Amino acid sequence: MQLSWALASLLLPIAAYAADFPVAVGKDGFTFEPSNIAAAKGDVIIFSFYPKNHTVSRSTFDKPCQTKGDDKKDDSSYVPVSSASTPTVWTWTVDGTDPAWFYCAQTSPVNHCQQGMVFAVNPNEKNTFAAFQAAAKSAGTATSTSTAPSGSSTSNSGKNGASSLVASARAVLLAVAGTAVGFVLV
Ligand SMILES: *[C@@H]1O[C@H](CO)[C@@H](O)[C@H](O)[C@H]1NC(C)=O
Ligand SMILES: [Cu+2]
Repeated sequence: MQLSWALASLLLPIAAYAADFPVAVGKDGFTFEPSNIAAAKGDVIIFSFYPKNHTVSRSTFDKPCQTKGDDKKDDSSYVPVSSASTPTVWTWTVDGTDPAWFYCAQTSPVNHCQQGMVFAVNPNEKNTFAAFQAAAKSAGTATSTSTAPSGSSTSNSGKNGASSLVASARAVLLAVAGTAVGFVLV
């Protein structure tokens, strides 16, 4: 008892600050639960894989459904699991303070990432989990062909055109209202 206490004290500088975060992978459809966490460098994320066959793969905020691809330890690769009562565990240690973005790379028979199966460590106000997941869900149209970006930018400018029309209509209304108020005040 005393020995283990002494050992614990020795390890305290490490142990006191490293936390474990359990995350369920595919337990309830195309999900990570929880879908995002706030963690410190050195914390350990314990992924439990449920049926049938998922991955935890690191990506980037800008390309949620594409592997970051530069480090094997950032990718569980495919983890086939046959029974929910015996999930398979894979761990990832938080390697920095910047946000880290992950997705499930399974595309058969459907693309899990595009179903919203993404996970984030330390998302922030600029790069939110919601924005990351929304980008994942629309990733199919953005990355499927080289012509997609120009197509989507066309529809964006169309949207912008429409909203600036609405904005100028509003401005006119406000100006009219302003004049009316000014008139009443004078
Ligand atoms: C898991 O998924 C991968 C990719 O779709 C596939 O190649 C592999 O055969 C699957 N494993 C099992 C056991 O189904
Ligand atoms: Cu999956």
